[in-house]
Amino acid sequence: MKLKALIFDVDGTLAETEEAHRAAFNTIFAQAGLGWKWSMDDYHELLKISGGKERMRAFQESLPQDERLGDAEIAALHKEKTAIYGEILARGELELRPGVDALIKAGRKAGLRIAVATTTNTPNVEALTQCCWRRPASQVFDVVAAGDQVSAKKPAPDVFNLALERLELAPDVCVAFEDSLNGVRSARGANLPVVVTPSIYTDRQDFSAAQLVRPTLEGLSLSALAVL
Ligand code: XBP
Ligand code: MG
Repeated sequence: MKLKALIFDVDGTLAETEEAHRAAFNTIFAQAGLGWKWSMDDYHELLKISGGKERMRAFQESLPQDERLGDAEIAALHKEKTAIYGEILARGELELRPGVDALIKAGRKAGLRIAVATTTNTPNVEALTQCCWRRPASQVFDVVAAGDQVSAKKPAPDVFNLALERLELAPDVCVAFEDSLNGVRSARGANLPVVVTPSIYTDRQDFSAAQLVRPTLEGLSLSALAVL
C-alpha cells in the first residue's frame, strides 16, 4: 500500500493521559460534594465506557434515583473537569509514549499527513499538544477529529470516518493507532488497518481484531506499516 496518512488516537496512545483524567474527575466530584471517588480499579471498569459524560452517566446508574444528576448537571461538571484536566497538563509533566514522536517525525519526513481521531474533546487535544510539543494542535496535526464533533463516540466508527473525510483519503492508504478495544472496533469499523499499543488501563483487553499489537511504537518503520 502507498501509505499517505497516520491517524492517532489520543488518550492512552499518544500519552498515558488517563490518570490525569481520573484526577480531574475526582477533583470535580470532591468540589461538588458528591462523595464520588473513582479508584484505579473503578476506572479500569469505567473506561470501557467511551466519553467522560457517558462514563459519569453509566457510573450513577448504580446509585439510588434521587442521588442521580441530570444531563445539564453532568454537562456542567464535565466542562469543569475539562478545565481542571487542562490545568493538570499545563504543569508540563506528562510525556509522550515511547516511539510516538519519532514515528510522527518519520511520517512527516516521508510526506505523510498526520491526524488525530479521539473520543476526548478539542480543548483536551490542545492541552496535550501544548504540554508535549509546546505547540498548538494545528501545528502538530493536519487534521483533528474529536469526540465533541461526532454524534456517536467510539466504538462507533464516526470519529475515524470524520478524520478520513477531512484528510480526503480512503482508509486503505492510512493506518490507525489505538490503545483500546473500543478504539480498535472504531478503526476497524472505518475499514482502517490498526496498530495497538496497550496502555495501563487496556493491557488485558482483546486485540485479536488488530493488524499489529506492540508494547510501544518504538522502532516501528513506515515500511512495516505499509504492508498491514
Ligand atoms: C478516551 C476516552 C475519553 C477520555 C476522557 O478517548 O474515552 O473519554 O477517557 O476524555 P480516546 P473526556 O479515544 O482518545 O482514547 O472526559 O473528554 O471524554
Ligand atoms: Mg485511547
